[in-house]
Amino acid sequence: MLIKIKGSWELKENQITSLKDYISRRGFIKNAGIMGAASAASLMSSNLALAEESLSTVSNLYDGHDIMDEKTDIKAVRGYNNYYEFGMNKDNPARYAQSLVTDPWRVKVNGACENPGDYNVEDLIDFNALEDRVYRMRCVEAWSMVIPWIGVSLSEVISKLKPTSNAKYVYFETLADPKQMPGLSRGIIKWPYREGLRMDEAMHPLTIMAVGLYGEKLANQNGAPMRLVVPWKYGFKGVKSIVKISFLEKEPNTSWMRLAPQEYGFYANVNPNAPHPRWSQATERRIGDFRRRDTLMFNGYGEQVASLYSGMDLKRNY
Ligand SMILES: Nc1nc2c(c(=O)[nH]1)N[C@H]1C(S)=C(S)[C@@H](COP(=O)(O)O)O[C@H]1N2
Ligand SMILES: [Mo]
Repeated sequence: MLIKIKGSWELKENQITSLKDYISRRGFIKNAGIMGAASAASLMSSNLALAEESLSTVSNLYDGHDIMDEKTDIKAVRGYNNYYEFGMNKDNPARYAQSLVTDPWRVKVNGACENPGDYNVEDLIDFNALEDRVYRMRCVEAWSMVIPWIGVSLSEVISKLKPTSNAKYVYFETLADPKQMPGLSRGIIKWPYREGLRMDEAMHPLTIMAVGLYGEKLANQNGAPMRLVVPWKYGFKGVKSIVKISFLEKEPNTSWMRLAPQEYGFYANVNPNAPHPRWSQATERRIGDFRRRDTLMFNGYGEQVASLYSGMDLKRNY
């Protein structure tokens, strides 16, 4: 059941160099054999105001669930984003997030755990144990992508922090720095961006803390240096550029719930049978496709996660 796909896509040499370079700079690979060439050139080309129609998909792959899904074009993954701290249009994050400083990066950990404190990313993520995870991502706005992430199971991060038995939820915050994030001047959301998971959801093997995608470190617009990915939930649960992790006894009040509780719930499980008050969730537009496709319950991960919600009314607990 645990998805662990190695080498499931072709890495270009400069991408390999870029990631290895990053990992080494983060202090985990002492063997300098593969490194050398700094690969700023392979960092993303930004400013991609992409016409959706021009987006194409590349290469088939096995996604670990007996379904052949095509990975979404890397230009779309990096050019069509939701990251409201950098603006509300889909091309704003790629344009405005380039100057975000992600190294060094400190993460505050507090609440019901034995190891609270201020951590560096490399204290939390074992860069020698990164895994490839190809996941569908379904935005609540009814579009979707397939993204080859690189990261570790969130459970591995959480184990290091040793939550106590009082910890029933884990809560995350994104950086909120008006000097670096032009979107903060707009008060759509009460910043910082806040998200959370029930502890059993957080410990589920499908839930990852991502640090890269398509063989490279995360682009800033995708949530560098580390962001949450919960593939059976709507994309907004995947909080980006995390600076705070708290272990809580009570369900946290997250950003989208706070903004419109009748539209966005805490669970946010992908559910074709629970329409958003203003649109249907029955179908979705896979970026790069012409035709809409049916949205799958739990985004197609029901076999793995449905048991987390047995006995719950998922229309009420949306
Ligand atoms: N901090 C922060 N995290 C965020 C968002 C945001 O606006 N701010 N948008 C969310 C939404 S709605 C989606 S669909 C995904 C998009 O991730 P991607 O741009 O890397 O594809 O990020 C989520 N995480
Ligand atoms: Mo989203």
